[in-house]
Amino acid sequence: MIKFYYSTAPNPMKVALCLEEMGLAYEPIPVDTRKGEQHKPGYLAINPNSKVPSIVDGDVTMFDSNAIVLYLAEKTGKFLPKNAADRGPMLSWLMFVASGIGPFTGQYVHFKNYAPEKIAYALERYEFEALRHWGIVDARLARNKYVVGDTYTVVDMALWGWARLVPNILGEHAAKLGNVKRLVDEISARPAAQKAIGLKERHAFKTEMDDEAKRAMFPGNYRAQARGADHTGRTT
Ligand SMILES: N[C@@H](CCC(=O)N[C@@H](CS)C(=O)NCC(=O)O)C(=O)O
Repeated sequence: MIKFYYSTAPNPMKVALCLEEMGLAYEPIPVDTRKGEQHKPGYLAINPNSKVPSIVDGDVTMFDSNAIVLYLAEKTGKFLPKNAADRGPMLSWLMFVASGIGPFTGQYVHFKNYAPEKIAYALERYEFEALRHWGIVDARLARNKYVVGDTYTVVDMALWGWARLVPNILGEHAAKLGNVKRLVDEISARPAAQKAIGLKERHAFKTEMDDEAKRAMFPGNYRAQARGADHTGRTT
């Protein structure tokens, strides 16, 4: 039984989808990041990056969602590309999701919704980069049914974690991403996705983004404060 440390945020949800799609037995263990549970010593021993998701599969302990989805695909032999020639592109697109889609979308959400002050430069940069990354995926999906080609792979699952939130995150810009929407609608209708989405009924996570949550999730802001600087790092 795989132990799955999770919340309902985008990165854990892609792993939830994989576990469900692959029919793997797993125990979902909530880590409430708004309560700071990601920083508890017991959890840090599993994920030194103090984020979700993580898994413990027997003697294998793993963190970082995209590494986990690839591990699960290789463990089961499922949802990998059918053609050997597609392995390279699969790795490229998976890393593109890991290093581009996730971080730029995440930073855009941060500067738009959570930064203590609206910084025009940061908003411009991350909106531009988030849209640029999603535009690349949308163009890819205009040519291919799925991200790697004509078969549903773990790359689509990794993308789904973030893609299902595109309308909330990108607002009116989401209308330009019709191919992303087509893929999300298809995946979200799958029984495995419905089960992954249903995980939120199993455990109650804190919803308030109060001071406790901000201290847990944005500790850098408080480090500056502690040394007498403002949140930009400037001392006056
Ligand atoms: N690269 C990591 C990023 C994980 C990550 O940022 N997880 C978020 C949820 S989507 C989290 O744990 N946030 C809580 C925090 O930052 O304290 C991965 O893909 O697993």
